[in-house]
Amino acid sequence: RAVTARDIGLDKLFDADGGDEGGKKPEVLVIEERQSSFDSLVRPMRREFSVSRGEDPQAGVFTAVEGDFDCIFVASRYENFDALRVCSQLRSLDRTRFVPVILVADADDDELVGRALELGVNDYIVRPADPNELIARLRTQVRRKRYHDGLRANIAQSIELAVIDGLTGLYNRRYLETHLETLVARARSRERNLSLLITDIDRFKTVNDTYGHDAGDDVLREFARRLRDNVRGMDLACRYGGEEFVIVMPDTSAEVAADIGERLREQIERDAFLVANGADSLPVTVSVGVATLSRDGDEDARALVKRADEALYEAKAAGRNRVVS
Ligand code: GH3
Ligand code: MG
Ligand code: MG
Ligand code: MG
Repeated sequence: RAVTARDIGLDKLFDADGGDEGGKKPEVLVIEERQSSFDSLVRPMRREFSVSRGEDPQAGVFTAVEGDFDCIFVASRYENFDALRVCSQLRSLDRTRFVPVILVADADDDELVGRALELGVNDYIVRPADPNELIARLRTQVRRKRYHDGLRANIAQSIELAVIDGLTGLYNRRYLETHLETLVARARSRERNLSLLITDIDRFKTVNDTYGHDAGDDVLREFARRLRDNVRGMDLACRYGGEEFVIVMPDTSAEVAADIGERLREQIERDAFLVANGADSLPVTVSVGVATLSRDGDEDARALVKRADEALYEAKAAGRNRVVS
């Protein structure tokens, strides 16, 4: 069955509601040097928003980066600093890039307003600001910001659901298949090694039958943890199927790959697995098939996996708990 958008949470993607974050007052930062201007601007906000002040542009940007604001007001004039620079800093810093900015302009600031909007400022108000208009514009920006925050979180979660195996936290087969072709092409064009291990836990069905499915899940999680411990950052470890895992190792020769497989096999056999249901520790062994991309010929990702799978089959046929390359 094909994977649908619903399976990976994509159908919820646009349900972000820009909600009220548990009734917490939205956080507003006002970067304004002049105390009286600050006071009159924020007076109408106080009831509905939690207001902080940046007493000068540099302190204001610093506070913006440190904090978690829902909207930032930038005054159009500072003693020794360009308001447009404040705006462009807020737009370019990672921590504030997605926080709405409202410019607080004076009546004759038309040109400045135009340039600020071009820099990505979201809105502006002109002093003296009508309180109702000010609050309406602020609410709009906060709502929009929270909606987009929710959207970004949903997208990140959907991507994670699409490529990460929920039980073990390793990449899933879909991710492997998407990337293996690229890794193979890269290894080939750079004339580098690429090795692949397929591991399959021996008689895993017996683990389930003897200790229960939950204990089986514990073994899979622990097995995945040990796999992760045995690979480098550049290696790709994934859950290929039920109790089958694949490790792709760039820049790794056949000899080194076989050594890594053997080291893993020994460690799995040596250290019994603890399971949560108190069935104390149970012995686990694993069979491993190794294949290394041939330097000549035009073997593709699928063929490489097939060779590793055939090696694994040989390991099983030869009695299990062994590495075949
Ligand atoms: P062999 O040595 O030939 O690999 O024997 P085996 O029993 O490991 O092989 P088989 O492929 O017949 O059984 C794999 C078992 O893995 C069957 C299935 O119930 C179990 N399994 C697959 N996915 C999961 C899972 O997510 N959790 C648990 N607990 N068991 C799983
Ligand atoms: Mg299997
Ligand atoms: Mg099997
Ligand atoms: Mg098995």
